[in-house]
Amino acid sequence: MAKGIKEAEYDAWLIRITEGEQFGSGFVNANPNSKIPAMMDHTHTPAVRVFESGSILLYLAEKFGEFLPTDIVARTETMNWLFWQMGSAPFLGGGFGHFYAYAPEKYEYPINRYTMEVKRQLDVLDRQLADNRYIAGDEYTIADMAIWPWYGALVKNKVYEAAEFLEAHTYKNVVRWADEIAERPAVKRGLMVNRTWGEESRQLHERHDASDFELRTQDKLEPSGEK
Ligand SMILES: N[C@@H](CCC(=O)N[C@@H](CS)C(=O)NCC(=O)O)C(=O)O
Repeated sequence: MAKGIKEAEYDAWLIRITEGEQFGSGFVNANPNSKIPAMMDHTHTPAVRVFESGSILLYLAEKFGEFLPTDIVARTETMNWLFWQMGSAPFLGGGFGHFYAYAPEKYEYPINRYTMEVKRQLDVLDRQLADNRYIAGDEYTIADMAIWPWYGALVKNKVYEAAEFLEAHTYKNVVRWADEIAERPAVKRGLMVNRTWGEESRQLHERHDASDFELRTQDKLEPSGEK
């Protein structure tokens, strides 16, 4: 939408995974794997369902011709890193995050194992970003969009409070890249969508119109309004 593409207007519905809403029959029609995010494209009849964040990013990039280079070399490098994220992030979230932050006890072996793996992944990203402004080269692509919300958040201490433990500051190219992307206006707006925690002025529980960013954040709704 920051690109001014009218056809990219969308409705974002909130699925509260802590309350099990991903297992409801309506959501399972969109994603049989019961994980967020999932999308329905109603411009097709019948509507097209799209699940897995990588598939959603690729679908939108191809539909609107944005954020995915057309040149075979640059496109392949973008896809390399998009698939890298899909294979790597589960070790970060399901592995490291689970045992470092959420498991009921601090088990030394899995914490060590996943810490080693996440530090290795951060080093891979750091070396890639030493020679490249963005993950796949000079252009901001769907690979950055996939990787930043997890690895950018990790080094900026926005998930798991693990930045110091992981010595995140030593991955200085990752930090530089994370900071640059955080300044993008569309990224700032995107972070508000379906957010139910933190500052109320940054929470837009549901998004149905571009004006919602100005008019319907939690601080602007009546207390009796949307919860
Ligand atoms: N590979 C999936 C991962 C999706 C995923 O793990 N989503 C989590 C939230 S980050 C979820 O929906 N968890 C709910 C559950 O496991 O019940 C993707 O990239 O879309």
